[in-house]
Amino acid sequence: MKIEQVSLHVLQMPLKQPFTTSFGTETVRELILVSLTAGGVTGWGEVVTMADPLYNYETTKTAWHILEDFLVPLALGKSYDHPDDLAAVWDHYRGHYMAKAGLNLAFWDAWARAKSISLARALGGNKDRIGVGVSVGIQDSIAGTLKLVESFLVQGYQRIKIKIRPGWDEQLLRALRHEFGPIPMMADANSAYSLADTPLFERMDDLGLMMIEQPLAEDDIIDHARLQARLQTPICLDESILTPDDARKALEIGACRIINVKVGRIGGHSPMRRLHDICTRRGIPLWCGGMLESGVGRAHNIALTTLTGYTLPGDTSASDRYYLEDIVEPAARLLPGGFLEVPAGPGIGVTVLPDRVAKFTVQSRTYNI
Ligand code: OSB
Ligand code: MG
Repeated sequence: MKIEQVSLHVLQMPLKQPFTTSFGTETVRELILVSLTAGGVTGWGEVVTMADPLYNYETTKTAWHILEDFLVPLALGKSYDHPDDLAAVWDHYRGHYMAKAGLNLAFWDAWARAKSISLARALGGNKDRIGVGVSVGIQDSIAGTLKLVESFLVQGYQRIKIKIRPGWDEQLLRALRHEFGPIPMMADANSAYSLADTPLFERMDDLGLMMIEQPLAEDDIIDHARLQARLQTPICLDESILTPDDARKALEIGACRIINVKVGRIGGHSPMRRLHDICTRRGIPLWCGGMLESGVGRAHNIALTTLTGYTLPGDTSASDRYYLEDIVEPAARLLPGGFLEVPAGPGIGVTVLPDRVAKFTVQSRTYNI
């Protein structure tokens, strides 16, 4: 399929509620929407960078630069039989996985649409619905967190992930256990701790958390292996895993027992499938993480979660957990029991709404052959 056109749109989508993690607060989700036309078929992808380099080093502007000056020129005007072939041409460019993922996702969508199959099927998935959880940001008070968690449990979310940071951790998690009993619950620290906090994590072992996500530095797996050796609670890595090989190394040294997969963080569905196979061969459970995606990124997350290795509920919550107005139709809705339906239509199976895209777009550019 010959790539004929690529468009990039920077969107600023207001979040219903601010989302606070140990690295900062987001009130508006800034992202880059990618559309790619190949063989006359248009596919959609999303670059999940944030405006500031807080989750990782990429930003909206670095992604725009990498796309415009390096990746789009490699893609445009050339023919690729499979999305993996496109991903291979920028392998020699280091890092910038979120920028790479935007184009890789858009080409996967176009490729599946051209074959008239769903993206889930194109990726090798086999589920018609996926079980999901919700990620709860840092709140002003414990009482407020209890109320919020209760509302998510009432809606049916299958597990609750609590964002923690030093001073907002053990007491809160104990209060949640006390209030809600043995619900599936986990914590995500976004790298806010160090090995000096080992006694805290040892104490929290009795909370029966499903896992603790990324407690230590994002560029570290050695200390994570040390910490994991001291804990019953599984460690799940997020920020530390940027490539399929990172996953292999982390597992070989015992740095984690679970991996959070984000296609943005690792460069798209092509490397995602390799990472998936490495982990499933070792019996390591996977789940799909989130970056407060728009409906486009969410549809990609739903499709990838249909692969067999995704055995744990992910962070792909319904659209209305984030946005008053989404940019796709139908927006992802939570079904009873905490499931999202996997669209059966071609590609990502949702329609991008041009009026909504226009409403949130602050910058855009189209590249032709
Ligand atoms: O660490 O998983 C994370 C959101 C933004 C950046 C990093 C993370 C998150 C979330 C929310 O936890 C996931 C979501 O609901 O999309
Ligand atoms: Mg995380």
